[in-house]
Amino acid sequence: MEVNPELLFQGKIDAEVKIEPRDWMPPAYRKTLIRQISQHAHSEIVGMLPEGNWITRAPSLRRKAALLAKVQDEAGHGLYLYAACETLGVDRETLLNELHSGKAKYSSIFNYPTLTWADMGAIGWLVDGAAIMNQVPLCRASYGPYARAMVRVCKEESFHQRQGYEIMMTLTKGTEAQKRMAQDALDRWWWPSLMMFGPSDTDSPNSAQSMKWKIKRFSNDELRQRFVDYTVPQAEFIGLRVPDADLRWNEERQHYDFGAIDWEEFQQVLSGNGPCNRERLQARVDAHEQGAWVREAATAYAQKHQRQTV
Ligand code: FAQ
Repeated sequence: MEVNPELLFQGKIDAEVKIEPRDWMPPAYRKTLIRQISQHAHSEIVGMLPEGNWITRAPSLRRKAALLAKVQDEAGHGLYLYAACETLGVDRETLLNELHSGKAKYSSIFNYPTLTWADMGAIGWLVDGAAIMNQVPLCRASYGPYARAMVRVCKEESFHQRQGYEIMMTLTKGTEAQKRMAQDALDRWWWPSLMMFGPSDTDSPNSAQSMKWKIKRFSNDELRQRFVDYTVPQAEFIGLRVPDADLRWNEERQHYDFGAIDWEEFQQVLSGNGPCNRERLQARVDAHEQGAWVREAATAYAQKHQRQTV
């Protein structure tokens, strides 16, 4: 009797057996993974830009060293993720072309400007904080190479989150001007951070299937709620006010209720009309073109080395 491969596959998923690159998988599972992992990889490397902007302006050597290390970590995350994506049979050049031509998405959050030093604090605290909330469950994603890449990424993101929160804490203990700077950064980054989790569950076309395949373990709204519950007390602890008039603790639900997200703004950013979309994409294309000689040199070296060892 012939066994349906789709049923066998779902059976492995249900039994928490990891799917590896050479295993059979439904074409739609492969396609979903390529989409999510490549969008994730693109987010990591585009995500280097807003913070890279502040490396030369960090207020001390210690801050500069930490920020530099963080931005380099993001490049490393991009590398692990592109490598994980390549195991699905797509090459890196194709993926990068999709990013540079504007065809591929990357996280909406990186289309906002970094106006002051406090934004380095807010990004580490909120953006990396949201990233961890979303990515810790991805360490258990059903696709082995993605799950394993996430383990290391999450360890580094937690250092990033702490360095960001520590910047905010230092600013809130500083002068009045520094406190205002920290509050202003929270005011600008709060709502875009909530949007990072994606559309609400009723408008998320991919969630149901991705959860069945155990790529995603929690829905977008579940993770967003967790992030709010986790982050609001952190804001209170350092004397900052979350910019949401509807935010309040709901004793019955044991969660914070929060105000409506501006989904129109989210859609605008996704369709290329955010405050920095064009600038970010141009910076990526320029960096890629200026790095062509490095790729050529590395390829030539690899070929020479291969000839010598044959
Ligand atoms: N921005 O049906 P869903 C970081 C797209 S962390 C842009 O809900 P899904 C670390 C979505 O892709 C940031 N697009 O989709 C860092 C889909 O597109 P489609 C990156 C978004 O996939 C920190 C469509 O909308 N993290 O980089 C966004 O089930 C600091 C419909 O949505 C990840 O990528 C958005 N915010 O759930 C770096 C984590 N939200 O179908 C530097 C992995 C949704 O048109 C500095 N990804 N879309 O192709 C995921 O967990 C999921 O892909 C979600 C979306 C949760 C983002």
